Amino acid sequence: MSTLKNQGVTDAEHAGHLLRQMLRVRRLEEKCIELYSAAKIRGFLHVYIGEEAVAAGVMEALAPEDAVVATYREHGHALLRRVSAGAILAEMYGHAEGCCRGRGGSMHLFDAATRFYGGNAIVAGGLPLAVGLALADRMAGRQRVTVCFFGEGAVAEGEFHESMNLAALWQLPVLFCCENNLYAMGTALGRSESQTDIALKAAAYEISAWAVDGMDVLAVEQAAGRAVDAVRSGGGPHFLELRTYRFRAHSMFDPELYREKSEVAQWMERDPISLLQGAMQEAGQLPEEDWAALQADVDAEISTAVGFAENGTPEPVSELSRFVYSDRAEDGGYTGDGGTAERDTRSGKGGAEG
Ligand SMILES: Cc1ncc(C[n+]2csc(CCOP(=O)(O)OP(=O)(O)O)c2C)c(N)n1
Ligand SMILES: [Mg+2]
Repeated sequence: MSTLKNQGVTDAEHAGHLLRQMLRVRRLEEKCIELYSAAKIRGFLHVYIGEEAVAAGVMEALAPEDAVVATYREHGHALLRRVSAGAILAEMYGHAEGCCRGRGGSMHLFDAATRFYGGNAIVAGGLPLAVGLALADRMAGRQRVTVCFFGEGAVAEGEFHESMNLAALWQLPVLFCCENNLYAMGTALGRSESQTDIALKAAAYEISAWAVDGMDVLAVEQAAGRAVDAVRSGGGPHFLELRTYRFRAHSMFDPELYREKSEVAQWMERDPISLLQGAMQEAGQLPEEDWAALQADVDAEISTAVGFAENGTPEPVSELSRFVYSDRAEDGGYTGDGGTAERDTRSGKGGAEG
C-alpha cells in the first residue's frame, strides 16, 4: 500500500529532506557513471539508481551510534550515513583522500567514524559481520542497533541462513534489510528460489518480518522506524523485505539481456524521487522555485566533491603494506570497544596509527 497516495505528505519540511537525500544519491551516481565512462573511476561500479528510497528511509531511523553494513551497491548508504561525497568519490579515484585512502574503491567504502562497516563485495558476506557486531553490542551491554543491507540474491547463500538462525537464537539487535530488486545479476528470483516470499524465509527463523513498498520512501521510513524501535528495546532481530528495482544494469558490464525494456519502463513510472516530488507538488508543498533551488544545491555539492576527488593524490607505493596488519597490537591489542574507536586520520581525530 502506498503511503504517499493514501496518507499524503504531512510534514513538508521532512518530506523535502527525504527528497533531497534521494536526489543526492541519484546525482552522485549519475556523476559516477560519467566519471567511469571517462576512465577516471576504474574497477567495478554498481549503481543504486531506482533504489534510493530504501537507504533514505531506513537511515532516518538510525542513531549515530548504530552500525550499518551494506553490499557493493553502497555509495548511497555511505553518503546518507554521512560519509562525505568528496571522500566517496576520492575513494573511487583511488586517492589517499578517500574514505579508505583509495584502497577499497567503489565496492569497499568503509568509515569507522560513522560506523559504516562497508561495502562488502561477497554476496551475503555482510550478514555474519552484522551478527558479530550485534553480538559485540550485546556482550558489552550497549543499546545499539546494527542494520544490514543485502540483496535478495543473498538468500541463496548459507551465510544468510546461518546469520538468521544465530541472530534469532541469541535475540541479537540486528535489523536485516533485504533489498529485493528481483534480480541477482541476470538471475530472476523465481528462477533460483522455490519460495520467492523472502519475508517468509525470515519468519521461518522466528524473526518478525514484513514486506514494504521500497519505492515509497515514507513507507520505508515508517517501517524502519517501527523495526528499529523494536530491535533497540530488546525485541530481537527484525527483518524488512524492501521491494524495489534497479533502473540501470547490474554493473557497468551488463548487456541486460535477461529483462524486457518494457519491465524497466514500468518500474521507472514508480521512480521513488518522482513519486515523492509529485506527491509534494500535488499537495502544494514544493513550489517550482524550491524544487529548482534544491536541485541546484545538490548539483553544487556533487560538483565540489568531484573537484575534491580530482585534486586528490594517489597513495605512494611506499605505503602499500601499511594496514595489512593492525597497528593496534602495539598499543595493547583489544580495547573492548568492538573495534570502533575513531581512527579517522583524514580528520585528524583519535587514532592509534603509527
Ligand atoms: C559469494 C559470491 N558469489 C557470487 C558473487 C558474484 N556476484 C556479484 S553480485 C551478484 C548478484 C547479487 O545479487 P543481489 O544479492 O540480489 O544484489 P543486487 O546486485 O541485486 O543488489 C553475484 C552473484 C559474489 N560477489 N559473491
Ligand atoms: Mg538483487
